[in-house]
Amino acid sequence: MKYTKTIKTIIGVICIITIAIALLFWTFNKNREENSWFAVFVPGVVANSPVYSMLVEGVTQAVLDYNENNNTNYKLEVVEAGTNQAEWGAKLTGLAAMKKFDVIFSSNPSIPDLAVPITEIYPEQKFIILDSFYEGNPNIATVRFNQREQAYLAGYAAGLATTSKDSQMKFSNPQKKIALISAQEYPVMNEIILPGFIEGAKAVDNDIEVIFKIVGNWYDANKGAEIARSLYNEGVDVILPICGGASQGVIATAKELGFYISWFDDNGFSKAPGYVISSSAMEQEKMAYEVATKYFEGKIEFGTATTVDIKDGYITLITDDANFENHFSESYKENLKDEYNKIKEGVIILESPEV
Ligand code: RBF
Repeated sequence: MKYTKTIKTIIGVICIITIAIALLFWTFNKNREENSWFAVFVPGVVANSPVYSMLVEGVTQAVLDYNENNNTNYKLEVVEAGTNQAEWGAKLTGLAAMKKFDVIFSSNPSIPDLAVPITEIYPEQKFIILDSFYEGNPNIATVRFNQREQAYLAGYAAGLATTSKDSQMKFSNPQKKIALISAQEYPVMNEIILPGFIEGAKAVDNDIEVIFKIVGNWYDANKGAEIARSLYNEGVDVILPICGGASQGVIATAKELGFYISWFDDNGFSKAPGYVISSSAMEQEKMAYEVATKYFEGKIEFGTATTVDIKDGYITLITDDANFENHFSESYKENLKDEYNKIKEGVIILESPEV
């Protein structure tokens, strides 16, 4: 009798403790949920900038999935800073000053320099910045892609196309001239992407001439078209456009005049089937999803800079698209895939330089 009573008391106490813990946990979580806001700061506009649309999509999906799986209610705000770069610093400071966002996600190599002074004024503000490299600030984590590999592949594809004598490569002319049109000059462009593009082209044929042109902004499609037209008139038959909205003008001109496009950052084959010869991509969406999820799980190591590459699966050459498979010569496709595999397997090593 006495024994049963004791057991009942113990069960009762356990029940009360369990309920109390559950209540405490619920209140704590509720608090966390209501206060947890995240921001994606887009330095430019999302439209026509693959790096930015991938950033927004990756973080958005991570928030949706995490909320669904963990019964949380994290909220996300996407802020487009616009094309006037002189305003970015003030806009980013404004976001931090709101003290609303646990972490601000962003992307491009110029953002760490804007974020560092902000962390001194707002030491609570955390930043996760993709497509950039910065170490040693306890509030900032960065991830950089090996863009020497990415640009090398874009250059190799362009090199194969410009030197091709195959009748199936119908826009290839006898001259060995290719071009890169960039929106602006910046250290990663000048010291990694352009040299990587040249390196890839020269690996096909050392006599290939590479022309470099600047648009002056990330949006002017007319200017992009004008530059592309003059390059075509000079004998260029392959162009790599890295110029946001201005790339639309380059693509339209390729279709009008008949030259090839070597595409960068995401899968661009559908933009101009038969004209886009390659898509050398960075898996920014996957990375954005992963870093956001890691942040929610408390697993981001702030103060660190990570570099990812082909071997890690974050730089990919897209070869399973029908618009790649159906439009170009077998020798072109096989040569390009072979080169990609050589980098993957470590036969060709292309380390990313420090910038
Ligand atoms: N890439 C874009 O696609 N759109 C942009 O608006 C854009 N703005 C940039 C602004 C600055 C100051 C810098 C340094 C880079 C910018 N990029 C932009 C380039 C992007 O970070 C990346 O280098 C290229 O997309 C090639 O992967």
